Amino acid sequence: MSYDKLTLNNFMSGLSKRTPGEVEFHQAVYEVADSVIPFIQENPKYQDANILERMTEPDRTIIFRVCWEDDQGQIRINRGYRVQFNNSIGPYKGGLRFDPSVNLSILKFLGFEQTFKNSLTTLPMGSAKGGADFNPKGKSNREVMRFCQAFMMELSKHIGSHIDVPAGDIGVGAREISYMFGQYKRITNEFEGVLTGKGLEYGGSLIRTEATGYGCAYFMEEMLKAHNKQTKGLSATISGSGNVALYCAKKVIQLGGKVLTLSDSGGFIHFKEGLSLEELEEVIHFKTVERKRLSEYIDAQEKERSDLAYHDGKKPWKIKADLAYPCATQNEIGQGEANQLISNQYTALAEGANMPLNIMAINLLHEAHILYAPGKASNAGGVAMSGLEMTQNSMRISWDATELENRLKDIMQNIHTQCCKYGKQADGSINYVHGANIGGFIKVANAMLAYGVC
Ligand code: NDP
Ligand code: 2IT
Repeated sequence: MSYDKLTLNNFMSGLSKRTPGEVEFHQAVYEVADSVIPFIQENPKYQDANILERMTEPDRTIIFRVCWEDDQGQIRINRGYRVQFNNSIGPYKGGLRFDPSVNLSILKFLGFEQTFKNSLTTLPMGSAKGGADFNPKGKSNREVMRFCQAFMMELSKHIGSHIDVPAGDIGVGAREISYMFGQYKRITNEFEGVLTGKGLEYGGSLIRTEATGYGCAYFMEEMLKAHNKQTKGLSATISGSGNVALYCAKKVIQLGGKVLTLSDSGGFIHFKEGLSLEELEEVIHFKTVERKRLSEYIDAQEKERSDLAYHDGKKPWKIKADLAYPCATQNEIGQGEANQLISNQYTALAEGANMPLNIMAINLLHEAHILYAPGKASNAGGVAMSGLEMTQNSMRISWDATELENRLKDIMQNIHTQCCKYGKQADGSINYVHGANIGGFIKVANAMLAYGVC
């Protein structure tokens, strides 16, 4: 394709031909290309070097069989992946997702997003994503352990503390990271910072568990401050009740907001008076230690509670509030949900999940002047803290929680500043999508230019 004729449509049609059927990947690229193509056209050095085409092709994609034995002695087979997207500014870095929905398109969209997100953190991290179509739900600890060990048997050939450093994502938390780290150590006989999100006893960092959710709440606070508002006194709906959602809820409450909902794939709980920090701790225990569903949380209440309602099979956006934090999964908010947010007169939305809004929903929010922060900016706190875990491992030291939270806050503020710098529109408003995409693009693109043709 001639770059003289680089337009969004011909760029996307070339990409679709090269990667047929990868719909989530196309969606993620479209959103970035829409922002950066005009920027590239103004900066011909990127156009001449075909940087955007090179950025949309992963360095390599590794797909492998994972065989493990279940508790009944049956041999089970899953498919494992690692998409090593771009290591121009640091070792490959990004999470692992264990979920039956995992496929190449989803991991490519996540790996591609990670390129820009990791660049925005200002830390030296390239991009990757991986995982498997394994479902940890309903499996015993021993089954999860055997799967993780079998998965690492192959993955260990492709990662290393200076090569590729995976972490958690959906379905991969402290338990899974620990089984995988133990297995890596056993295979290689090396104790190195090859994964992040490790336990504190073996190289983990304080605040990593909380960082994505805290970071998302901090980003929202920055965005509100830039528009003469604040979290304090505002109400919020949150989707999800996993790692990101639970700690986003905690920080929103600490910042003075009122959290009205949490959800899972079964439905959502409406905390009509607002979730208290004490009750949130109970929910955290219920979800992370007991590994139960929100519907069971309602059933487990000792007495009938008029302050709680469970909405089976529903999403939280029909509840009227000021702030929305989608923290569950991709494409959870489409046109219909965006219209609900608009008719409920929401002020702002910050993505805790990766790509929870589809393009139509983003456009609708922009048209309605609802402040909107894309995940590659607002959920970058998790990987940023992973970057700080890598730093602590290299230096063989541990920073305390206050130091780490201050660094997290600084990083989120800095990402917000980058969004404002590159996303400022002619009318003075900030387009956070353009800001994050262009801000994330420049550093990686400049590194690629410096390396020449490769
Ligand atoms: P968890 O596995 O801890 O939690 C996922 C939550 O989302 C659960 O409550 C789950 O409900 C819900 N969920 C998952 N799939 C669906 C679905 N199809 N419909 C409705 N609800 C669903 O994952 P995380 O909290 O770590 O990840 C959540 C999101 O945040 C993902 O998009 C992830 O990529 C992103 N993210 C995660 C980071 C991290 O550090 N962990 C960093 C940055 C982004 P149920 O249990 O019923 O499935
Ligand atoms: O989407 C993400 O940024 C993550 N799942 C965290 C990645 C990481 O390496 O900490």
